[in-house]
Amino acid sequence: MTFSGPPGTPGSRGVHPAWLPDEAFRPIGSRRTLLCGGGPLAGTVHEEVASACARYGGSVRRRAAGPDEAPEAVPDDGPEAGPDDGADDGGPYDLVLALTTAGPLPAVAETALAGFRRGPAPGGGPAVGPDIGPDIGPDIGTDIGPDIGTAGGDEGIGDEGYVVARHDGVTVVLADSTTGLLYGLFHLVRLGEEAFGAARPAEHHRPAARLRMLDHWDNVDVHPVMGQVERGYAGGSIFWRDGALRDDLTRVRAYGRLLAACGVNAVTVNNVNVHATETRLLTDRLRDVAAIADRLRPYGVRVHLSVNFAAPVALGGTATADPLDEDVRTWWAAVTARVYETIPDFGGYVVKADSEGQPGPHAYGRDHADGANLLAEALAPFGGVVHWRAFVYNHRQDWRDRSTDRARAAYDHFTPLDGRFRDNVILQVKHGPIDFQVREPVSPVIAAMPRTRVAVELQVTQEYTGQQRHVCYLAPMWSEVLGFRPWGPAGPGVAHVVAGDVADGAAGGGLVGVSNVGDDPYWTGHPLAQANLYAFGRLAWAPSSDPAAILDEWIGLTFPAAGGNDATGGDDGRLREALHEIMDDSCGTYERYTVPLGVGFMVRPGHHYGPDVDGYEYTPWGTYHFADRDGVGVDRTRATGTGFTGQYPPPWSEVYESLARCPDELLLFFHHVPYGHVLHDGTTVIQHIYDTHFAGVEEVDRARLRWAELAGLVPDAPHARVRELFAEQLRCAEEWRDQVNAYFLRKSGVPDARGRRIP
Ligand code: GCV
Repeated sequence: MTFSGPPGTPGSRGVHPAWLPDEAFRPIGSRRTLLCGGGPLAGTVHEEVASACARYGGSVRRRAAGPDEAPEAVPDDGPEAGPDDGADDGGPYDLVLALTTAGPLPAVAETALAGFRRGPAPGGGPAVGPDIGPDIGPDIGTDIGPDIGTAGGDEGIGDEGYVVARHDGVTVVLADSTTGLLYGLFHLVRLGEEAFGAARPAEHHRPAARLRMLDHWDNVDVHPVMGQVERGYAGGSIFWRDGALRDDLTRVRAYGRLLAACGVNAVTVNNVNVHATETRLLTDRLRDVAAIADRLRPYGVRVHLSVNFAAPVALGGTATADPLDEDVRTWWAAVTARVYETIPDFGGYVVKADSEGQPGPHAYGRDHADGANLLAEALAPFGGVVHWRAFVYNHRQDWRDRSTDRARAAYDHFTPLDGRFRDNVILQVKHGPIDFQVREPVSPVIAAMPRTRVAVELQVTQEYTGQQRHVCYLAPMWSEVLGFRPWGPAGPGVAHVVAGDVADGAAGGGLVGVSNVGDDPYWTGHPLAQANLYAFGRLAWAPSSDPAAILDEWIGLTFPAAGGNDATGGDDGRLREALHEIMDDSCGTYERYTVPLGVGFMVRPGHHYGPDVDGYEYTPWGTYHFADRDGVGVDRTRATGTGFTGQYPPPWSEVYESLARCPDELLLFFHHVPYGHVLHDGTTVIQHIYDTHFAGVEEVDRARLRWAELAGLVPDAPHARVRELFAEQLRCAEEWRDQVNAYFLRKSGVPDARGRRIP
C-alpha cells in the first residue's frame, strides 16, 4: 500500500514518501491497537494500522460496526493480535481508536469521552475546541496545535474532528465520523512516541475551514505553451498524460494519503483554463474523473472539476451559454445530475470566467452572479458548491493609460454583487490584488463581501517564487495573510473570514491552494518544496499555527534521521537546526534578491522565471513599476493616484494612503516615490534596493553551504538534488541582484553608498 523504501530515499516505486515514511508509523505499528467502528474510512484506518503492525510487530483488532452500521467480518491482524476486550473492558491495548457511534465503548474510551464532555478542568487543563484562537494575528506567535480549543460540552466532536486522550497507559482517539478517526490517526503519527508517553487530558481538534482544497492546473492534453501542467515545476501530471488518464493511478491514492495526513479534503483535477479536451471531462470523459475520485475517496478527499462556462455550446447541446436561458439551465441541470450519478460524493465546479480569455457571462450581458448562480442551482440538489474565481481584470490594458489599475479590478467587479450569490457559491479570491507576488497587500475583496462566502486562494506552486528551483518556504507569508486583520487590530482576521467566523458574515469558503505536485519522484521537484504542500494543509486546518512549528513538524516526519517529532536523539538536532536556518526565512531571502518594497513582477514575461525589470512595463497586462530617472512605484492613493487605497476599510485605507504610515515593505505598491525617499529604518529607497539585493545573494550562498554540510545526514539522493538546485538558485539570485541593481543605478545615477561593484 505504501511506497516503502529506505527512509528518505525514493521507495520501491521510485517515489519519495514525503512526510509519511514507514518510520513515522513505528510508534503505532509496534503497539496493540483496538479499532471500534465500521464505515468506509474506518477501513482505511484499519489498513494503515495493520500495515504498520506488519512492519513493526504490533497488532490490531477491529471490533465491528456500531448499532446502526452493518457489522463487518474483519479478522484479527498481526502476529500478536490481542484478545477482544468486552464492552466494559479496556483490554490489553495501548491504543484505542473508536467511533462514538460504535458503543458500547471500552472503558478507557468512555472515560476519554466523559473527559471531553466535561471540558477543561477549572483553572487548568488544555484549552480544547476551535482552531483559530481569538488572538490570531501575524504578530502573535502561537504554538502548533492551536487547532485545539474549548472542550466539548454539548456540541459533539464534529464531522472531521477528533478527541485525543491518554490515561491508564492507553491512548484513545475518538471521533463522530470515520473521517475524524483518520485525521486522529494522523495526529498520532505526528506526535510519534509522545502519543504513548505521559497522560494527556482530552484534547478536541477540528479544522478551522470546512473546505481545504488544492487546485491542480493540470491539462489533459499537453498544451503547446503551458505543457502538461500549467505553472507546474514538478514534471508531468499525476492524473493525466498525453491526452489520457494515466493507466496506473497508484500514485493518486498515495497523494490522497499525503493530503489526509496534512488535512486537505478536496482536489480539483484539471486546470482552471479549460481547453477543448478538458471541457469533455464533464460529460463523455467523466469516467476518468470518477476513477480519480475512487482513488482519493479512501482518504476523505473529494474531487472537484474546473468547467468551461461555455460548455453547453462547446459540447453541442445549446445555441448559447447565456445563464438566463432556459435551455442552458436545463442542460447544466441534466449534466450535473449525471455527474452525481457517477460520482455521488462529487464536490462541485470551479470556474474561471471572463478572465484571461476564458468565456463567461459577460458575453451575454450578464454578470458574475448570474453566471455563478446558474451552476450553483444545478449543484444545489446534490450538496455541491461552485468556486467562482474573482481573478478578473483587463489583460488587454493600454500601458499608456495610468488611470486603469489592475489591483482595483476584482473589487470593482465583485463588490456590487455582494448578497446576490446563492449559498453554495464560494467566491475564490487570490490572497493579493495582483497575482501571487512575493509581496502584495491582502486583497481588499476579502473584507468587502460580508454576504458572500469567500475562499482565499494561495499559490503553493512557486510560479513567482522560484519555480521549485529555489528554496522558498511560503508558510510565513501565508500566515501573515491569514492573520491580517482588515478592520484593524480589534476586528476579525482573514482566517476568520474563510472559516465563516465573522459576526453577521456569510459561512466561510475555506482555503484553496494551487498544487505544486507532479510526477517527479519527490512530488514537488525541489525536495524542500514538499514543506509548502504540507504547510498549506496544516494552515488550512489550523490557521494560527506557527510556520516554524509546522516546519519543525515536517522535518521530524520527513527526515527520521532528525530524531522524529518527539525525540532529541537522532543526530542531536543538527539536521533540524540546519533546516530551520535554511528554510525559516527563505521567503524573506527570495524577496530580498528579487522585487523590492512590494513593487512586483519584473520577471521574464511568459515563463516568469528570472529577472526582467522592464519585461512587463510596456505590455497590456497591467503590471507596471513606472520607474524613471527620479523615482519608482505605483501611486494608488486616493489623493493623486488610482484610488485603490479606498478599497480598504479603516484603518488600512488611511495607513496605505499615508506615505508616512505605509509599511516599508509595501511602499512601492501604494506610492510612487523619489529614490531618495527615506524609509522607516533610515535608509533611502535606492540604498535599500542595493543593500537587500546584496544581502539576499549572500543569504542564498550561506544556505547553500549549510546544505552542503548535511551530506551524510540527509540521504544521498535528495542531498544531491538539493545541492544541484542550490547552484541554480545562487546563479539566478546573482542575476537578479545584478540586473535589478544595474537597472536602478542606471536610471537613478545614484551610486551605492558602500561602493560595491554594480555592473
Ligand atoms: C491558470 C496567472 C498565471 C496563469 C494562471 C492565472 C490564473 O496569470 O500566470 O498561468 O492561469 O494566473 O490564476 O488563472
